[in-house]
Amino acid sequence: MIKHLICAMALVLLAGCGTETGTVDTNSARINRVIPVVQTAQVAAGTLALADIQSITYPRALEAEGRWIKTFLHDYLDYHGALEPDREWQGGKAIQLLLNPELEAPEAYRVTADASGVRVEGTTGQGVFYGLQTLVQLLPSREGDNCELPNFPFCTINDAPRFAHRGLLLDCCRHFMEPAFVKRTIDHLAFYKMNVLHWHLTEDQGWRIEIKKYPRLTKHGAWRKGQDGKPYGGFYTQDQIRDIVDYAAERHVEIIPEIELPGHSSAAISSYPYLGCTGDSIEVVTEWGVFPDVYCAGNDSTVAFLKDVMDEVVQLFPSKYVHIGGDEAPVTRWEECPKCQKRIGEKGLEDEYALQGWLISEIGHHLADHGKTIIGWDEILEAGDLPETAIVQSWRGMEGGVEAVQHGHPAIMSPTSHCYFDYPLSSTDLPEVFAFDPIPNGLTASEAALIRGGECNMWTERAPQSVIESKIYPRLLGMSEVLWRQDTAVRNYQAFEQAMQAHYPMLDFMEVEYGLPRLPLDAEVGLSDGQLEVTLTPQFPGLELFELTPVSHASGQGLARCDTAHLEALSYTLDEQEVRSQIVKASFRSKAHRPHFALNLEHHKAVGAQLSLESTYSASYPASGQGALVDGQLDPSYGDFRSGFWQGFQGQNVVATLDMGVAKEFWWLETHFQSYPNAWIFLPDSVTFEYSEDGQTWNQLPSWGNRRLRPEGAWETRLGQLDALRIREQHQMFVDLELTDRLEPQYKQGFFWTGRPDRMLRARYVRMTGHTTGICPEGHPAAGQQSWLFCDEIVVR
Ligand code: TNX
Repeated sequence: MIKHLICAMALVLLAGCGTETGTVDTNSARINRVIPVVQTAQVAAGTLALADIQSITYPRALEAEGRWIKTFLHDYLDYHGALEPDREWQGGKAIQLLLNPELEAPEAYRVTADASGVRVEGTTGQGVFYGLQTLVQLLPSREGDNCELPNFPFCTINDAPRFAHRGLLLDCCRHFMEPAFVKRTIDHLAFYKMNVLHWHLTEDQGWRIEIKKYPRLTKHGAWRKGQDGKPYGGFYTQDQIRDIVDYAAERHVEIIPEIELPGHSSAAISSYPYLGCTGDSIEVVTEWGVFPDVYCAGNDSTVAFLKDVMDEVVQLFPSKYVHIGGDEAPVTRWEECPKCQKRIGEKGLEDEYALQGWLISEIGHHLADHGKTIIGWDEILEAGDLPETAIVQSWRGMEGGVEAVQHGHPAIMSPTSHCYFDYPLSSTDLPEVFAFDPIPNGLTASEAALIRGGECNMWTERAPQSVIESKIYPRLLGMSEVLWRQDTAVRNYQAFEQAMQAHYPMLDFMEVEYGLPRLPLDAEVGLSDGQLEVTLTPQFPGLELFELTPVSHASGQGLARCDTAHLEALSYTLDEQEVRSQIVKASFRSKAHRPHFALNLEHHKAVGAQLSLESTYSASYPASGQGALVDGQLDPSYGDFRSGFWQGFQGQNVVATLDMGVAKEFWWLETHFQSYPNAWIFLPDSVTFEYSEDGQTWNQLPSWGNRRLRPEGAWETRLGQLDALRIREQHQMFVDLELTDRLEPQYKQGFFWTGRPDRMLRARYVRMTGHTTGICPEGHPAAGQQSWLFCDEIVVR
């Protein structure tokens, strides 16, 4: 990675040189774009040319840091041929690395550059290392700086982080990541002063860490049946793990392993069936979700297994912490298991949740004997009997973290609202990440002090290695700002976005396959003078947009190219009965990006009708709000419930009555519901349509559901040829469909009443009722809990 970055810097230098560089203003501008923003900087006029720096000096304790910067500059200058590689510099102007205990905070640093040289000071090697990251970010940028030679702006920078824990969770289980990829990610974390890699190593879909005492965990448990029927997976040997841990340590990144218990453990149980309650052999799971087979907490040999595993884990990871998971662990098996019930009785535990508490505490104490502290997901709070030192990682909102600190436990914040990089940009974009504050309002100072920091979570159900970077970056840069900066009032998003412009070229040369910072377009769709008016507005600089017209695209033509300056071309109106589906491909900084922006609009007869809902949609899934079911916008994808087109209702029927204002003729009614049982989303048991001319007398119509609206070929049976073509093409445009291995048991289904176009009915009012199936059924991981209905649009044709 270093080499590429240096190339980036070097190329910079080929740009023309103006006379205005090295002023206080241009120097300030260079300092302002360091990410994360530095705490304080004094700036003077002038620059120190790298060519004038003859040596790098460092005490023995800073050898690793000395080597890091020396390699960096060696490669940098090597590119120019100005200095020879490995040449020993002596005397004259220097970059001095110094330990300075006066800086106090363990990660604090000071960088000073003036005519006499550069000094990088820190209380620890880590502080000095961060000073060096700042220093290299101060080099001229390829884009924007009028500088021909590499130099440092005269300045004194004092900096220290706000939070001690600045992490990224990398899930190497849903998809295995090559060791080289993990190392590369560590480089990027360090570059942005992140200091924790939370390495998720065990899961239902694969066990990734070699455990010598239990070879089947990796021989068998690391492999699931791939889409092509062949084994799919991989694992890290203990040697590889040690190597990665050392590599990270040199870059001041601490690796915290996560060994999940008691849930998400199907791969282990598949390897050794005695670890589960039933003893039955199960497969390494090939779907995403939450699964009932968890470690048997009543079985002594399961507990012994977990302790044995931990004994090897603690040898591999020098971190003080081991993450034990604790999330999403259904207790259905435990309820039926005589051994678990016996344990509950013997230990005088209240219920199965307390049994989970007992198991966690058992393993927690075992780890404590090895000098380790446990971290667990916020569910561990529900289990009671938590070791005092246990750290809680809050993911289902901030509440778990708040409760933890109120009980004196340290907390790490990673709420789904801001920190889930597996979520699409439509739910978590860079501004959203940037707006995150790990310390919620209302805490006392001592409670707030227990919040160690935060993590962004890169779960990989929908992100194999090839797409991961497009999910992590540039959102990681926003997270690094949030977790490093001292004062949330220091910067606004505009300033950050401006700083980002200097970082895209750096990321380019590190060959980071970053994605988009946010959705490229904002679509406003509304009724005006009887027409459906659509306005598309580009959201950030550096975009080029190409419209794909599906039908002509099929013949290999028809790319209408619009750059950001010509986006008015993307404003249009639809007359009643007009349909338009639109896919816009975004290219950002000359690289094509996914996902494509897609709209599926139909100006059907109910668009804009007055809608009254007898049900209450969830504030988390409002789609476009009150009128969402008649807004003319249909989900263009196969049915991702988070796409922003779906209104979600929990534990109730959906009853929607619409008033079109005047009586209209119709022969076709249609609505769509989702099925995604793993996410508690079920199809309605039935859908009924009613219609009325006066709102008093109602007539009921039967409806029927078509087959699954999935790309597997069911389309043509129900939809016209053109629709089928359109929809299939849209599918091909979608990142999630194209790039994941489609383990998603998720689809949308249409429900219809169709009459005959030559025998129209008349109605001013139409009512759609989707009857909920009620609670999640027996055998479901959430059995007994209220299920969800997700609905998109009531179409009147
Ligand atoms: C919830 S976050 C999970 C993970 C999934 C993730 C997908 C957490 C503790 N559990 O197992 O991968 O959602 O977003």
